[in-house]
Amino acid sequence: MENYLHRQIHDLLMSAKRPVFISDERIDGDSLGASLAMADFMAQRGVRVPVYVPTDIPEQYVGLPRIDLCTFDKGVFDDTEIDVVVVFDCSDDQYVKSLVDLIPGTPTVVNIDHHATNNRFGDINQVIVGAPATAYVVYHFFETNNILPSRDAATCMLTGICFDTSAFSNAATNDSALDISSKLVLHGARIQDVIRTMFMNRSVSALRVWGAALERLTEHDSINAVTTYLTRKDIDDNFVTDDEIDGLSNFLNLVTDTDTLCVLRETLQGDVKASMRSLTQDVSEIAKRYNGGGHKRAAGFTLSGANLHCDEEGRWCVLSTDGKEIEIKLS
Ligand SMILES: [Mn+2]
Repeated sequence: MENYLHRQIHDLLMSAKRPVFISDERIDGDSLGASLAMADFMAQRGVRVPVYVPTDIPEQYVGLPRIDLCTFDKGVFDDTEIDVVVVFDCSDDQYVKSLVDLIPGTPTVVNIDHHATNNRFGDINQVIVGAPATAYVVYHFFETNNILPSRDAATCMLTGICFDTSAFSNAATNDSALDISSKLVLHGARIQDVIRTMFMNRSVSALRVWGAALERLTEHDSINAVTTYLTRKDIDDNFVTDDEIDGLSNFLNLVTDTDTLCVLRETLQGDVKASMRSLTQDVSEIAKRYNGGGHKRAAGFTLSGANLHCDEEGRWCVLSTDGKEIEIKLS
């Protein structure tokens, strides 16, 4: 079935009049790497496909090949000719619907993803739960259709796999992640560029904010979990963007020996975002209870209209706008 779908997607793209790609609302190495690898495949055939992203590209990704195809102008959807939409690394059907609804016609929606919480919203769903990254699914698209990826496409796909496996260190890493990555290196993927994109982009002020979060790590022995938090003030006082502090939970997952961790932070929109990682628990189930989603070992959710309250001893709680405490259960 997987191979059949890859061939079907290939035929669809080859006959498409005006395809558009959508990268997940969370801009990261995998959502961008997967969509740009596919955009490179199309560009190699003379078709420039716009890749819609929700906001401006974070600094660390501007060096990715084909990044010039990205646009955050919703105007790209106002085109009666659009007949195919391919969505990458996105499990949020409402987000996709809000964009596809802007298209005057009724395009075929292709859903390429690896999230366990993906509800198969597309007309064609290539959702491989257990794949280490969406970029890995895209690599199979190339392989099944006997397409040789360019160096640029290989670099994009390696970025995706490295990002989602935290450089082959987290629970998403398996033998096939390593196998495909070595093939990508053989196809000319520039590994130094990938490493630079992933690690060498933290500003000193972003690290200071990480430092505040590290200082506040709280152990919850009964459930073998650690939590920490960042308020809007921490982020604003240091003039860092939310993109710059992303990755904190991945870093903590790498260096702590507790089973489960949760990083809470106040967003610009007045919400509290929770990002969870676990070595043994299915945190996507916890995320679902709070209308979030993700993977078994890495998931998150957003509590809208909430803020963080911290007492003198550093204990935190989440309060709704009317001052009521919202209890978060991590087990
Ligand atoms: Mn992913």
